[in-house]
Amino acid sequence: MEASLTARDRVGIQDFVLLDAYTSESAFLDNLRKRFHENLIYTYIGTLLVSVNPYKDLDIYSKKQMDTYMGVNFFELPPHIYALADNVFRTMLSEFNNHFILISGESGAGKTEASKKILQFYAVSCPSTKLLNNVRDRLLLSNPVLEAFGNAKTLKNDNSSRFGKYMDIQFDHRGGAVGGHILSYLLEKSRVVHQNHGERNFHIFYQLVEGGEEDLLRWLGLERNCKNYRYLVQGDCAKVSSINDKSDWKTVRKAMSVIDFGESDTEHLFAIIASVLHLGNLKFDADARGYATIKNNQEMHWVSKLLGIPNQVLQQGLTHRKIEAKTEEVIPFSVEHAVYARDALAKAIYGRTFNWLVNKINESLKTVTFFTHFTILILLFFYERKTHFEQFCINYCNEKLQQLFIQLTLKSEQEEYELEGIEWEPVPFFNNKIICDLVEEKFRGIISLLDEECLRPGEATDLTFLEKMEEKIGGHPHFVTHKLADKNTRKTLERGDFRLLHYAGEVTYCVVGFLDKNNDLLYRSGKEVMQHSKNVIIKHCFPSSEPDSKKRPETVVTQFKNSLVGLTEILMSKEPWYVRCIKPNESKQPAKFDDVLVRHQVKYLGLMEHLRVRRAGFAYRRKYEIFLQRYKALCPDTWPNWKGTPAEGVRCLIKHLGYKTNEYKLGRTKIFIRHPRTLFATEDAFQVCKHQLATRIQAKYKGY
Ligand code: AD9
Ligand code: MG
Repeated sequence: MEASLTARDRVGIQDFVLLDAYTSESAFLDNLRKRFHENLIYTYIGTLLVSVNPYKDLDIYSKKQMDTYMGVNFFELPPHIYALADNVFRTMLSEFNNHFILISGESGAGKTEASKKILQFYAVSCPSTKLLNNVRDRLLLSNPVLEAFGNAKTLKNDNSSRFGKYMDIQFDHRGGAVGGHILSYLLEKSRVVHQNHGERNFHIFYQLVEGGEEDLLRWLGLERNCKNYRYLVQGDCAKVSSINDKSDWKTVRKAMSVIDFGESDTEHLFAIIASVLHLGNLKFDADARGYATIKNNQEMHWVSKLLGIPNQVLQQGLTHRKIEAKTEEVIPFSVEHAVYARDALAKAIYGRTFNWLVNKINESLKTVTFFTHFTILILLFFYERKTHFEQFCINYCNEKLQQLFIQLTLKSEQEEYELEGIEWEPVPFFNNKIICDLVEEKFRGIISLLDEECLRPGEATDLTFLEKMEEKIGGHPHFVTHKLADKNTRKTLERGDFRLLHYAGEVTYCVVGFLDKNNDLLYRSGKEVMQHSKNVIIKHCFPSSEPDSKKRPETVVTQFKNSLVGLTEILMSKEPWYVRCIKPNESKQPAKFDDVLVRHQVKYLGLMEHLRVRRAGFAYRRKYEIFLQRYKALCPDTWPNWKGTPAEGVRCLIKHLGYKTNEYKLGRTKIFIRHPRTLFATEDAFQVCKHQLATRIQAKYKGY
């Protein structure tokens, strides 16, 4: 504990709930800043953990630190991600229920690192047997593999996760890790074919080219020079000082062997990665009629060899398109179309292979026991302020998670006080349901309107989608476009933009590409070509039983919406824990705290609202029966059996313990305790009492 007042002045307070002065946003920022400059990157709001990225290695993640935090009450030690991990774990084991930890923040705020720390903590703290260690190693090693294929260098983060992820860790009743499951969503496939300046493609491509063994590269037809591959150089930064592709390659290869990737799997996998690089180098010429023909046959040869598809079939698929009319027709592509089809194919191949990879990892993480198990779900969630289709999906997901957060904490907390008849001043909070409805309402929500436009190929364009939104939801207070805006706002909007007032702030979306990306079209002939493949992974990813393109596949946003519904249901059944990650500056520097940037994050992470509820509320609550059962030994009147009602028993018990009236409230069915320290004192007394009792029993039966 930070004991002396002077030390406290210097390092700030470790829980925003505990000090009276900390109710304003500025005071909140002061405290975060103070602690950040003292390398105290963690601060609590009750049981929520706020983490500020230090951008330097701190000596706080050693085995010794892990041991220190194991089995210790939340508020007895300085805040730490290990304390949170430990508490979730112990609550799970004592209450036999399931939990989720939602880690959120913007790109580069430290979410992935936080999730790794939690996983490492469990790897060390869980009971260990040979079988369990095997599961533990696989859980840990799935990370570098997933990161190689799903992470990339961006302007904001040299190791940015370009997919959403949730990971279930399954435990047996003793707390042994017995399995896991990973779900990924919305991989940023467009990165395979295009990267902005200063950004890279997914790490694995560079790792393979830089680190791949000579034999392997020869077999894949690759040269050891990233500059030779069009898909690797658009951001003009194939080499990054903080990344060592060569040694990362070794790590990934080793990890793959532990998580059951056989020889054949890896061969096929790297053949696919290489085929994407060759595909990217394919060029097209226009023939006399203006139709596309393939210019560089050498590259074509490699794609064909690596994917195990006859050259002729592949050529036809890349330069022609089948359409359904009365009879089947084949239409040759223009060069522009062929380029589009090539890129669409590269994205589809990579995207589906990534899904295959996740499934493969999941097979190796399958639970090893039939006994009842409990789960801790770690959910990484990122906030984006950029303005394209993918960010629209991500920000929509943010709104849904905020809804969940409101339901699980703010609203349910207040409802519980009302239900229990506890005196309580309602805390005002913004309910973002209105924005969720704007996006997802049937028939007139943005998703419906977008899907409707996607049903009119040839007629609808991004602009007709915009016009449709203007017509149907033009009057909505959270929606605005250039046409609808007042004079001042109009200046900040282009004709092709629409702006949503999210709960976290305004985001302007450029409508260009919405239809295309939502349809995620892969021409039917492209799919059919892939079905000729002899590569087992590709065969698996493009099954011939796939519903053909005559039937309309679900659009991207609808698939995403449905997966969110599933996720929300899962989360509603678990107990929530939150880690909110904050990025202190945009330049990835240590010891630099940008007030404006942090203030913005404090706002849209909803921290002040959370603090207000927490401060007004009670840290701990338990049903009278449970509370009495656990602590009845501390009072001679309630021990060993209380004859009256549980509520009366608790009243008697806390009177005996000397609880002060401002420390607790008694509801209809539960006792509410304001500060955790009150409960900790009781818990400590209980532990002593238990120990004494055990010693007495031992002494009594010693002679037997
Ligand atoms: V993104 O949405 O995937 O782009 P994250 O995941 O939020 O983002 P990440 O965890 O990758 O960010 O952190 C970015 C970088 O910050 C890391 O590569 C580290 O260099 C640095 N970082 C983050 N957390 C810590 C930490 N606890 N200690 C030291 C850290 N460095
Ligand atoms: Mg990340």
